Amino acid sequence: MATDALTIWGRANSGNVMKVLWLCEELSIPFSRVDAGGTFGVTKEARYLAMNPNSTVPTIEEADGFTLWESNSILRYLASTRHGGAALYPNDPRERAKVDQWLDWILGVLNPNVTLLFWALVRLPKEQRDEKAFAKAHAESIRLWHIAEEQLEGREYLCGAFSIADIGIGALVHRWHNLPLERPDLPRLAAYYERLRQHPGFRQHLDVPLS
Ligand SMILES: N[C@@H](CCC(=O)N[C@@H](CS)C(=O)NCC(=O)O)C(=O)O
Repeated sequence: MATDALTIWGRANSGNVMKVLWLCEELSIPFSRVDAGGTFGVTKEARYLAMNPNSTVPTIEEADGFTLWESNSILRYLASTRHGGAALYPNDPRERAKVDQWLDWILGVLNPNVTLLFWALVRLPKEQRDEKAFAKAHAESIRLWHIAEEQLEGREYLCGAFSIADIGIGALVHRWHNLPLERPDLPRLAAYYERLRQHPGFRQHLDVPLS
């Protein structure tokens, strides 16, 4: 069992786990990670379900027994409780609201489309691909990445300064640029991807072959 103050439950190739790992590197938060989900199982065990009834990863567990699921809620919580977090999740209500806006858009709007493409091209056998759903998700992803491209005009990061919104979108940016897909030329998004790749936490946890 984990000995560090913070335990992260979840397999390292989950995009939603990756973002939590990246934030921990960014804020130098000590943690232990326990493999769970996918082929590791664990998430249907009673102990895990008591922490996270969704049977999904990630879940975090503090030394005092506090637990939390939903990856973006975990980003907000860690940035709010750990030293240095305010730089990535501003206290000013309007600045914070913009970060929240992008985090919600990433998880609720962008993620379902890019994840459908990722599963179809990386995780599922070709014969299981729903071509109609695939084409729709591809077209929708292109529309959504154009929104990110517009947002990046004159900004190095989604909200200007580097924030947990960038940590939330990082795995999707990486997948989008590495999936065998037709992609429109989006130069600001491509430059943004290279900028994210300069972060040690991104290099360590996200910049890996798709699996
Ligand atoms: N909205 C949730 C989604 C959690 C989720 O669906 N996680 C996936 C991995 S990215 C999962 O647990 N899949 C089942 C598994 O790995 O066993 C979050 O952001 O944490």
